[in-house]
Amino acid sequence: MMNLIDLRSAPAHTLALSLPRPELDVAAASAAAAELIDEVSSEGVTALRRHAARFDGGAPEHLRVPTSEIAEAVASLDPEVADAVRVAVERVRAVSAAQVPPASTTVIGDGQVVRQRWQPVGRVGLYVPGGKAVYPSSVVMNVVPAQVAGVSSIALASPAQSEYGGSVHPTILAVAGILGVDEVYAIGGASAIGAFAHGVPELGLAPVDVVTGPGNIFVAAAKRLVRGTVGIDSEAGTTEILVIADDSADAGFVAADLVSQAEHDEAAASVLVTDSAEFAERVRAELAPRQRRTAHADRVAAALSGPQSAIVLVDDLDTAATVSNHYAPEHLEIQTRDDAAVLERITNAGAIFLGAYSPVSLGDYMAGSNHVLPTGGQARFSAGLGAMSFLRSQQVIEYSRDGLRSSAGLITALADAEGLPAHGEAVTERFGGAGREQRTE
Ligand code: HSO
Ligand code: ZN
Repeated sequence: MMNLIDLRSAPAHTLALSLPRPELDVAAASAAAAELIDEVSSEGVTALRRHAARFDGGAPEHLRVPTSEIAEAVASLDPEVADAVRVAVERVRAVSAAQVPPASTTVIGDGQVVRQRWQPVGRVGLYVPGGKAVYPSSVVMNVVPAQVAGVSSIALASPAQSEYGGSVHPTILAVAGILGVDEVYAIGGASAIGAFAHGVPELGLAPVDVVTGPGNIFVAAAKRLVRGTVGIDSEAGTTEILVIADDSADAGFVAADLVSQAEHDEAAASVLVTDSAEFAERVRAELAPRQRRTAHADRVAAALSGPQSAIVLVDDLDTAATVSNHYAPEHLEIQTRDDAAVLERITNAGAIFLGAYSPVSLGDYMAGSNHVLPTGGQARFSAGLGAMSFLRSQQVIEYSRDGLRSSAGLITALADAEGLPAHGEAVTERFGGAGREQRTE
């Protein structure tokens, strides 16, 4: 049974803290993650084998998956799955390509030009989790934007699976193969993040520039630890869905969507925010049988009845938007009479699914959007994975002699004000060493 939170006539200032979030203590996981990363740095392959045996599906025979195994996985992939993967790749590629900003040129004045170009990072490490479920779709979501950005060296890691002799899940290997990625490691969790950040020379695993991908609390803690040594994407932790719906929505659709994301994890958050108590009851009635007959019934029941999931009653849809903005959900669905009007009021969300026919599952696999999205309220300040996660802007500055000369006085004025006269002299040196008299503006 989902908790009911009644915010009707709640004072505005209480809305910010009205929705509970699971207490994910990333800081507490940090000590354990740091130890694993240190062991990988000091012991290399020995530590990786020990960690795989302890946390994942046994010590892999090959920590780096042989390319012949990747080719076999591609050959034996179910053709229907292969077709779906190819369509997903095409769509994610199209949407990711649209994210790449054009280069720009700004002419400040005569002989005074600043260009801006977008440069891909050189090498990335992409993490694909493999705990409660395996996520071949996450291979697409990580690899495709990196390729679109122009990253030339891509390594992938995913935990060893006991059913597959301690290797990476064959569907993950197959998707990697379809995408032309042949550097795949059977390494899981914090150890994988450490291996990417610091490299494992014995394995021929060179350090990367950026690590991305979703993962559990240890992966999140490890990414925080290596940040600075490498770049990281935003934290994509336990899945969250928040649905804003009014009484025009289909209660069955909404219930199915709440259940779909609860299927990921007992700690997944499914939240409905509605201005209709009668609609809330209809959703509740739809949830009960669905929850019982779904494949992962226990997990779904735990997620829906957990403190992180709720049906929230509000006075109106404006308040629903305010509550959602404070929560900053990973996924936001809007199913109302006027979705565009609600969308106008939304500021914080990882991805927004508009209307009755845009469920989160569509975005998980096939919309073309990316499913690696900020969780835990990080949508307040960060975006989902995309081409931009692998690009840096670089400004290219080019002034002519006259362009610089006409700025010389301005530069020496500020350099003197900062007590850094050598800065000014680096300019005046170019014009015969004259100083203040060069101040032409
Ligand atoms: N909803 C998950 C992604 C996913 N769902 C992968 C199914 N497979 C986090 O956005
Ligand atoms: Zn999902």
